[in-house]
Amino acid sequence: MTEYDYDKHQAAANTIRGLAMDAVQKANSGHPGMPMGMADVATVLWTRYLKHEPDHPDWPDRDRFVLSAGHGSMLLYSLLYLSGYEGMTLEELQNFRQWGSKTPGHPEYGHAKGVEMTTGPLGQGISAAVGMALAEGMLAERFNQPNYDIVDHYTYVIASDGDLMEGISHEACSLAGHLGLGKLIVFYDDNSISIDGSTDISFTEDVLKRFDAYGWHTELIDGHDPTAIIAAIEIAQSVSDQPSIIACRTKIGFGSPHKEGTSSAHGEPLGEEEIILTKQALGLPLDQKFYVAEGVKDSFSRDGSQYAAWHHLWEKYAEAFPKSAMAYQDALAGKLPADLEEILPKFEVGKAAGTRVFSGQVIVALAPHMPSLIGGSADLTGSNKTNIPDTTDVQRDNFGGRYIRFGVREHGMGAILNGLTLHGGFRPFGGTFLVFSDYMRGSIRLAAIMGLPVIYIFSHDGIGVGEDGPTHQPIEQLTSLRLIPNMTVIRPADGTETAFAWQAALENKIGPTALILSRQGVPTLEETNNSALRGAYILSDQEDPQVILIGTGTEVHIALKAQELLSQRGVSARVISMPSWELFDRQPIEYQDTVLPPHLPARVSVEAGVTCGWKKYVGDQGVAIGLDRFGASAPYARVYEELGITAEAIATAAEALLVED
Ligand SMILES: Cc1ncc(C[n+]2csc(CCOP(=O)(O)OP(=O)(O)O)c2C)c(N)n1
Repeated sequence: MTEYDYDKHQAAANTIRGLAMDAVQKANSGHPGMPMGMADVATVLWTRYLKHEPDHPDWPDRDRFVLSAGHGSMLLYSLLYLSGYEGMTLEELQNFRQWGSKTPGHPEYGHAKGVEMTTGPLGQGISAAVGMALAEGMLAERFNQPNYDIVDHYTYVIASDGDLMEGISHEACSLAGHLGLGKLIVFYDDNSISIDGSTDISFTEDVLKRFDAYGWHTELIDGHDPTAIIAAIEIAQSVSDQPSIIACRTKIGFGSPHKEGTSSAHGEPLGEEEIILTKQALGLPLDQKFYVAEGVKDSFSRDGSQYAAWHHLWEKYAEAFPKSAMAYQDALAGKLPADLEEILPKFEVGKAAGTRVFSGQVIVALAPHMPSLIGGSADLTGSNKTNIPDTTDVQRDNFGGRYIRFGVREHGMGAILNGLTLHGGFRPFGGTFLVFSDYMRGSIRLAAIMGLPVIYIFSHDGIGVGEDGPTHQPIEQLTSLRLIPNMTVIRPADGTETAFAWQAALENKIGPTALILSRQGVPTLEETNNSALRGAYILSDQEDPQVILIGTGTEVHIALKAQELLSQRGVSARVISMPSWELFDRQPIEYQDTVLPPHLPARVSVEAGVTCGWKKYVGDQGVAIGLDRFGASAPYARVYEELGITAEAIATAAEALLVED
């Protein structure tokens, strides 16, 4: 490697410091301290080691760089600007945090090229990076051939004290250590400062000992010493069977005479006067804002040779291994099997099983046709029915496996699913009980913000859980997942609807899909069909219906029983199966009106969860039958009975509506 030019380094690092100070000051909001503290580490990494190509930001074999401490976004924007990423101009830096800029308060995936993921909620970035590194290892194992390492890159992370305090990072990093993800290299901004002050007040553990215990390679360096940074990176790169964490002792707000090393440098502008003093100390010109020293952009520029070398290798690979090359491209493009509907299993009418069992059979049917489908469960494989047949577990010595044992780490799993998806090449799913979706909500929300098509398999979807009682019976989770923009929640009623729920999930391009599945058995109905893809449809109709009964999931079967009761009492009713609010809401209004005609206001919905939100479908005059209380421990049929989720209750409510008419 070439000699490192320390003068150029200083100019580059101080340019970053100046840009961060000026942008935060101009916006009158933001976080200058962290970019100033980590400028040395970032400069070494981005000028000397990071394999990327601003002209090809989607190059699949680029190194991934995740700024987990997303509040330091000006660091990332400065790096992208100095490296020459298209669209990241000096003007964008001057518009930091302004409407429509490419430089929002926290990095947002999709807003600017080179931003690998949305970060800001601490802990998410480093945890998703575990998924990225895992994806790299799994793709390398599948596609590389001797002398053809078409997949061979690192995942670098800058993480802060806050990132390492958050529980999610403990989960994900524990798994990363277990799996020995050697291509994951984390720079820990060990500055001993968080918002409330010194970390002495709340965070005194020996972080490196903890990571050592996870099985990571650990190093401690002076984060302002380029020589030490270079050495640490090279050692970390050479450790191939352990992830690495490099604790970089830094000073937050480096260079600021009065704010360096204090929490006041963390999240507020330094102030005009202090900026002048800091620029003086750093040797930056005092009369220029957003100053970029001459030659600094050259330090960050790429000559294109790495990309060209990879591309050349790729062309030779495609010639030598055309089938693998095609499969790799299909995987990266997220291509689905062409005959998806044919592949989905057809379930025998009348055969009863939990919808989780039907989902398991869908996975069995899909797996051979969709090699990019991978997944696992947070230690509930048998319950979630997430097993993939004829495959092995992903383990440190087996990245060719397909099934991920996430352990009891729901939140870590959520972030890792995001990372696997962001990296590209896989379509991952992860399973747990619906009630524990709360544990992973932070990651689910980020998947939705980023529009990632992650698939969640949430089984044990209500009081049908029975004996395990209220702690395990989700009541509010279904509704609370529906509240998340970009999220699609699907709760199928039987085998047929479960197959179509999977189809909808796989075809979803908007964001994540939650498949909400039952523990208790229900028969596959004759009437269910591919209209389930439209979110709601007429399952069973009677002549001139007076009332509409709307059910979701297993409660559809109760609605059908209520229809029978009403029929015996001379009332004609229509039963709507409504597996997904979101899919239904995306239908043309004409279709919605054929299912729920405006002239039929007598409507009763039934769902074993909170009733909040159902007014939208039952209207002001309708009734929502549900549970605005927690469940209870008993055999599930008894719980349904005691809590009033019964055909009789539905029929009575429907009759009452007609009397009121
Ligand atoms: C999950 C989450 N909780 C709280 C915050 C608000 N927050 C932003 S930065 C920060 C802590 C700052 O300390 P540190 O992570 O050490 O960053 P530094 O001060 O070194 O920049 C907090 C609590 C957040 N962004 N995410």
